[in-house]
Formats: sequence, C-alpha cells, structure tokens
Amino acid sequence: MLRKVRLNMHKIWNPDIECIDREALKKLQSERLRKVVKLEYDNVPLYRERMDKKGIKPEDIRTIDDLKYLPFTDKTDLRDQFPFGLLAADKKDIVRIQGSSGTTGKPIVSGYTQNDIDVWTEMMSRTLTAAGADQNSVIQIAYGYGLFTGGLGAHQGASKIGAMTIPMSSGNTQRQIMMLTELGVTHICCTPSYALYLGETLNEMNIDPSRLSLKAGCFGAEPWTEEMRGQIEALLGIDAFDIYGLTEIAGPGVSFECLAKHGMHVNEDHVIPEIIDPATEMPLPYGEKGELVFTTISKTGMPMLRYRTHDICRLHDEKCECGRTLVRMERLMGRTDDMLVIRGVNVFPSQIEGVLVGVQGVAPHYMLIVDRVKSTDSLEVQVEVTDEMFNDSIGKLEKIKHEIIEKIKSVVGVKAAVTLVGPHTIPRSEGKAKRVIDKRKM
Ligand code: DLL
Repeated sequence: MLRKVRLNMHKIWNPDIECIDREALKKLQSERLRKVVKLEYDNVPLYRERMDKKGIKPEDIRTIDDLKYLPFTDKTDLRDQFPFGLLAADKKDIVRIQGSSGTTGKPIVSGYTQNDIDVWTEMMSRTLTAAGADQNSVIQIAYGYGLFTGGLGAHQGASKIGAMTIPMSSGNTQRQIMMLTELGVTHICCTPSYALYLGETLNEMNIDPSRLSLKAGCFGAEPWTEEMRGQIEALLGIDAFDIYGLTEIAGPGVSFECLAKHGMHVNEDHVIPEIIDPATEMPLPYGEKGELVFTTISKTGMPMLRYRTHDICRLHDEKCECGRTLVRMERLMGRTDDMLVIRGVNVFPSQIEGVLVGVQGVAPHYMLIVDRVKSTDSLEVQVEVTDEMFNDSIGKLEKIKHEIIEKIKSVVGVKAAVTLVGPHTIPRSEGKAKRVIDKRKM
C-alpha cells in the first residue's frame, strides 16, 4: 500500500523542543522537576507525608538524576484521595475534570488547570502533526467525548493545528462512514479495534478506500499489535499511528509515533518517563522491559509524582530517522493488571492477538475465556473465521483450529482450547475493546 503521508516525514510541530539537544532537555527537565516537587510538597499532604517519611525535602531534588529518591504514586492513591485530595492548585483554578471508569468501583478523576489543558493540547498538536495533519486536514474524531480523554484531547489538538475538526464521538458507524466519505476526511482518530470495524464495514458496503481522501489515523487507548496495524492499513489504505496517554497524566498525546513507526516519542519536556522493575521498584536502563512510570513536570492542577501506570514496555534512546530526539516507548505489551496467569504462565492478550492475526482464514476478533475447573486453569480462545472460511469444509476449519492451538503453545507457552465462531458473532466495540472474560474473578 502506497504511504500517502511519506512526504511529511520532516514536518514537526515544535522542532525546538521535539529535536532538542539532550543536555539542554535535561536542564529544562531538572528546572521543571524542582519546581513541581516544591509545588507538590507545599500543597499536597500525601506527597508531603511520603517525602517526609523518606526524609526528603524539595531542596534535595536538584536534577532529574534525583528522581529515584522520590516516592511513587499509584491508582489506589487517586481512588483514596477521590475527588480532590491530590490537587496542588486552588479548586477555583481547575477548569476541567476528566476521568476514567477503570475496572473496579470508584472512578478516578483528574483536575486540569488552563495551563494543563494548554500543555495537553500542545502534546496532541505534536501528535497529529507527526501523523501528517495540518491546517488543510479534515480530522474526524471518533473517540468518545466526555469524561474519557480521547474525544476532547484529540479535538483540542486538531483545533490548535487549524484542521477542520469533526467531533463525531464514538458509535453510529453508518453516520461515521457517511461523514468519512462526504466530508473528505483525511485523518481519523479512534481506537484501533474501532478502526478495524470501520474498515470491515466499508468493505461490506463495497466502498473502495482508495476513493476516500483518508491518509492516516491516530489510534490508541487500548493494546494492539503490529499485525493489527497491517490489517488496518490495508483495509483503510492509510498509515496507522500508535498514540498513547492516560487520564492521570493528560489524555492522548503523552507519546506519539512518527512515520518511522518504531515506538512513540514521549513528550519529555512535560513528562519524565522511567521504566522500573515492578517487583523491586528499581529503575531499569533503556532497552529493558518493565513498568512505565511518569512524573509530570509542567502540570499545575494535579501533577503526578512517579506515577505507576502498570503499562509494560521498553524505552529506547536510539536516534530516530525523523529527527526528533525525544525518547521512544515501544508498543505496549499490556498491563501488569491485564496479565493473565494461566497454570503459572504469564499470558498477555496481545500475545494471543499476535498469533491470531497471523493465521489465514480468521478475523482479528476474539475473546479469551479463562476459568478454573477442578483447581486447574483453563483458557478458551474464541475467534471468528472469515466469511469465505465459514463456508469452507470442516476439514479446513479443523486444520485452522489445530494451527492456532500449536502456535499459541509455541508463542505463549500454554495449551488453549480454540473455538471457531461465525463471522460477526464476537461483540464489536466502539471504544476500548473487551477481550477477556475471567470467570475465576467472578
Ligand atoms: O485511554 C487516553 C487515550 C485516549 C490514549 C485516546 C490514546 C488515545 P485512559 O482511559 O485513562 O486514557 O486509559 C489509559 O489505556 O494506561 C494504557 O493501559 C491504555 N492505553 C492508552 N493508549 C494505549 C496504546 C486513555 N496506544 C490506559 N496502546 C493506559 C496500548 C494504551 N494501551
């Protein structure tokens, strides 16, 4: 597939920062870190208590090399301090609340000052520009609008770069496609699973994607694989970019891919990433896999100190062909809390997805059902077959099933039961896809 935005490889929203000399960046980060640590110590009782307990005063933090002495924060802190306990700013200066439902009980919310919205908008402007968007672009935003940061975050960035912005929100696929075709949309922002669904729907409607103006999409908010990127790009005839963010830090745009498509550049002038060993909490060097931790250094509403994301990945500092010097985080492997332990083996849904997408005759729509029968864990993988395969011989279907079982065994290391299901039977998602039913937890 011809890459339609290749010519924009060197377009960079804020080259002074995105291509900054690393020593100058360290200086900037250290200055901002000193400021934010003081702000937090002076205004947030939880941070003050934790720093006092470790015997650290704000003056002890001089450069980013001192980051390792600071205490961590976690989602439980946001829940315990719900809703405003972690605010460093006066409530009257908070102009926006965003949130995420999470998986259990109370939602978590984060308060943003106007400064924080501006920082987030800057990050999202860089993100969209890296995907080739500019003021000539027409950007359809099919992330949900509301407490979820996807819709408004992408919207702010799209408006800032001067693009024509279509605030569709999620859902209503027929209307999404109508807008996509009639308004000359060049860029779409949605979850990768929804992008795939849109592509399939176009296909069913016999709309040839080459007739559309669509060039690229910014997809994130859930784990996806390189194989899925290939499918989305082929189905929609576009470049598919991975984008990352989380409510606690600033929605989408915390990191973003450029055309090199080799990891997401982290907006390090606003957030400092670290990788730690989740068990020992010790920082790990670039290139090693572990849990991603962020410290925000320019937010003023609810700045976060060493926030444990539970997302698992690696950081790379190799030079990028796009010219940006910001480090890159590789595609997320999953979350420490998404990890399934099946008969003692650690299994990430994304590993199974990687296997399924490589098998001819099955569609990338699946559900993992985990159970425990007579004290033994079981894993069932339900996966859709394609329309063509559905009408094929039983012998062929059996062959596919066997192939999947063998591949899962060799890649993931567990024996799974595989159930092939008919096309369109696994529920589609308009937002974050649900891939696992763990009956052991019910
Ligand atoms: O999902 C923000 C976002 C919106 C990011 C739109 C990208 C695009 P939350 O709802 O707070 O915020 O969920 C954050 O989603 O910790 C990851 O586990 C996961 N996540 C986000 N982006 C990616 C990605 C938004 N590109 C949580 N790949 C994060 C894999 C992702 N997982």
